[in-house]
Amino acid sequence: MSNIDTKPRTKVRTKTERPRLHKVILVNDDYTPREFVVLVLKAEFRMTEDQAHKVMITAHRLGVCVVAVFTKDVAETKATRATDAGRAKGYPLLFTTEPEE
Ligand code: TYC
Repeated sequence: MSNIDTKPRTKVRTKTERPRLHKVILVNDDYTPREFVVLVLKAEFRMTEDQAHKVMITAHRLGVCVVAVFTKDVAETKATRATDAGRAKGYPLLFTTEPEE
């Protein structure tokens, strides 16, 4: 009875890590009108006309542009809503998400 192992099996960790943030990425395509991309960025990501235009033109020129970072849930919800807004108009507009390093 004295040989029962009572060693703790878990380590106590006093540091709480912040949840990883996730990037929302705007992907370029050849069909969605520029003005519509700007409209969606303003509506879903609360950007000004100026900010939205810069993000749109960066994706247009380079292929992709990081829109913003959020917690995983928020990033995924916003990317889905923004992609759906394009689909509702028949556009192939695409927003994706990926975890930050
Ligand atoms: N390339 C599109 C056009 O010339 C505009 C556009 C920009 C579409 C960015 C998507 O993520 C995008 N009409």
